[in-house]
Amino acid sequence: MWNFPLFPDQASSHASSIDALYFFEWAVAIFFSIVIGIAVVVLAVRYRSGSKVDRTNPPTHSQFMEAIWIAIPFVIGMVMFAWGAILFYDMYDPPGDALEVSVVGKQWMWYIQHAQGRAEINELHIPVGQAVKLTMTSQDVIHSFFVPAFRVKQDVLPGRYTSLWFQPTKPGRYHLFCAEYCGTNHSVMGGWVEVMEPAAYERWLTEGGSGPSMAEEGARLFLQHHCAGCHRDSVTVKAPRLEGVYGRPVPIQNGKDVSFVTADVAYIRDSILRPKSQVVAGYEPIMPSFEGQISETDLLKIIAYIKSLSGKEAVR
Ligand code: HEC
Ligand SMILES: [Cu+2]
Repeated sequence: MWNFPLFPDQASSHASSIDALYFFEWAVAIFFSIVIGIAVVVLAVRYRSGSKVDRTNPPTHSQFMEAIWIAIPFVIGMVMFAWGAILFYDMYDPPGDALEVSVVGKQWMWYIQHAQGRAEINELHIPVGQAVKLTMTSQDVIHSFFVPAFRVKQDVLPGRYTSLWFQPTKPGRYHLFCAEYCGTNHSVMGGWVEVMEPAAYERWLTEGGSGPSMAEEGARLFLQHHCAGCHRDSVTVKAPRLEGVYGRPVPIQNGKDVSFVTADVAYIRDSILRPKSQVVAGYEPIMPSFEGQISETDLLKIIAYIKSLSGKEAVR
């Protein structure tokens, strides 16, 4: 039989609302293409050379017509804008209870690690019905995380975190792609998202023994890189304690002024790689930069550890 799917599955909570907007825009484009196409043909036939029609060229100005063809496209344009903006905000506003998963893109694979510790390559296992938030970065060039069935795509950039969230609605296996040309093997940089029943997911997480969680591995790295030497144990060095810092506004020395930034993952990342760029008010800029010394995957673990110190991260 015919198997010629023009459209991917609708497998996330974003999918149907994005498709609705897409089809609306499509319908508008088709409607006006048809109207204009018909007008072109009719006028071309009617005014073809030699045909007997009125060619006196009377005055054609009509303010009413002008107002109409300004107003209608304006309204349609604003509907698309508002509709799109609402969806956009929704797509970039993950729910607070989202399951956190770390993603590192590299030529040419996706390295994925769950907060509980289990890591996988080119596969992402997630439970159905649960919102999932990805924190993503790249170890080399720009990649892009694209799951057509979820209607989500987000660039993955070296040197910073981007994020993406979705809530899968149907168990199954869905294609995952890299959607940004990233070198020779770009076309094979992909894999599968496996949406499982929650119980099956729980089993999958602990398969092959329960190793350390990301936060636990981060705690080990925190000692290994001598962060603890200043941030926990020191009596000679004055460094801020990191308990509770995640998600809180931090006072930053800004010349003579103090400004506040929220300690999110991007801030913590910068604090570790470029400590001099944002110095916490009341402290000396003595923290060394760890740029180039900690891999992206280890950095995500250290950040998971610092988050866990705030008791915000659900480390199960
Ligand atoms: C030599 C001592 C020293 C070492 C080693 C050190 N830090 Fe720091 N760190 C500081 C000081 C001092 C500050 C506050 C001044 C600033 O922001 O640079 C700071 C700030 C921070 C902040 C921002 C804290 C806040 O309250 O906003 C984070 C996060 C951080 N460090 C993480 C780390 C991590 C992770 C490591 C290990 C990879 C590390 N530090 C190693 C001294 C140190
Ligand atoms: Cu890629």
